[in-house]
Amino acid sequence: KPRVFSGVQPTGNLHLGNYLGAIRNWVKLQHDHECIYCVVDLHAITVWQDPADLTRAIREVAASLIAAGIDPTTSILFNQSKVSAHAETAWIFNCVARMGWLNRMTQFKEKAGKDRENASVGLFAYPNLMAADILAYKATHVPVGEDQKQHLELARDIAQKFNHDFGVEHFPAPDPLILGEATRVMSLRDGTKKMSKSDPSDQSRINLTDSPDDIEQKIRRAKTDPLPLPETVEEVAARPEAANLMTIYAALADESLADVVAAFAGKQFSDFKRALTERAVSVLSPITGEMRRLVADPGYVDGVLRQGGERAAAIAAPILAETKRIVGFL
Ligand code: AQP
Repeated sequence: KPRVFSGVQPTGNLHLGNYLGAIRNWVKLQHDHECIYCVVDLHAITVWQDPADLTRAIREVAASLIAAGIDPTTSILFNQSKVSAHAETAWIFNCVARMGWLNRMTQFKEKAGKDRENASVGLFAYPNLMAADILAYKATHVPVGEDQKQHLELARDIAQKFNHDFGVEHFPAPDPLILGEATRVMSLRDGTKKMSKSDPSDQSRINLTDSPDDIEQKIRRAKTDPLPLPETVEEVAARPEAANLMTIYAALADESLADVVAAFAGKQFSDFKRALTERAVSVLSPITGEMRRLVADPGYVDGVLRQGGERAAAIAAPILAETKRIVGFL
């Protein structure tokens, strides 16, 4: 079976973008792939995290993943800091990747903002750690949202440069799996900005912990233009807010965007938003309920992460030993 690796940061509640762009695909891949899914706490601390909040977020994100359908008896689910191969491989990759490569990463530019001198070194080197996450297991398939495409290309470059520098065929070049209709879910307040955990406005996103009332209210207030719904797929492309809501609908309903356009062409947004709310609540409510049940029993979640960490470490250990041998460590 092809080996899959993917991760999610415990930096807050998971949102609809994480779910439709990544996690839902993780669930589907479990049947015919060997899946390793990671709550990437080492990545989270590239920006300041309050320690108690971080601990809680690791448990909650793990619980959300299980609630969303990750089966920890088949897939491996753990938090990154449990397996030291990530950090060890990342250091080697810090010495393989070039400053120029990292200087081109758009996510660093967005997250560091204007005050780049004050960003952590970890935030800059983040893509090297992400390459290490994947290659520490020689994973070949990486299901992510569109925003991670550039980092995946960097992981391929690192694998190729490592192999070339040492004259080996050690690391496979991993492929991104960018699947489904909603590979880039946008903010509900601004159709040109991606939906994100770190957006200061909670109205900009639908969290997996939101109640049906929250969901209804956020969709009702979501920004739209004053026109009725678009009548063609071409028209959708020119109207970012309509495009975002219709794409979300298509993904939730497992329909194509063209089908959604056909069903709602020329209708009013108020009608469409009611239908969208119904879809969102019916997909998300069962996940929210199950997640609440799981976080009430942290012993269970902690046990899953501990066992997952042991299984992950067993796969990573021989690969890391070989990596070190190739580099020449005695
Ligand atoms: N808006 C999105 N649409 C589609 N996919 C998305 N992903 C994130 N946002 C969207 C995908 O979710 C996975 C996990 O993301 P992450 O939490 O590790 O990192 P992120 O991309 O940094 O997510 P956020 O929400 O934007 O967090 P902050 O605000 O903390 O940076 C990834 O596969 C990602 O593609």
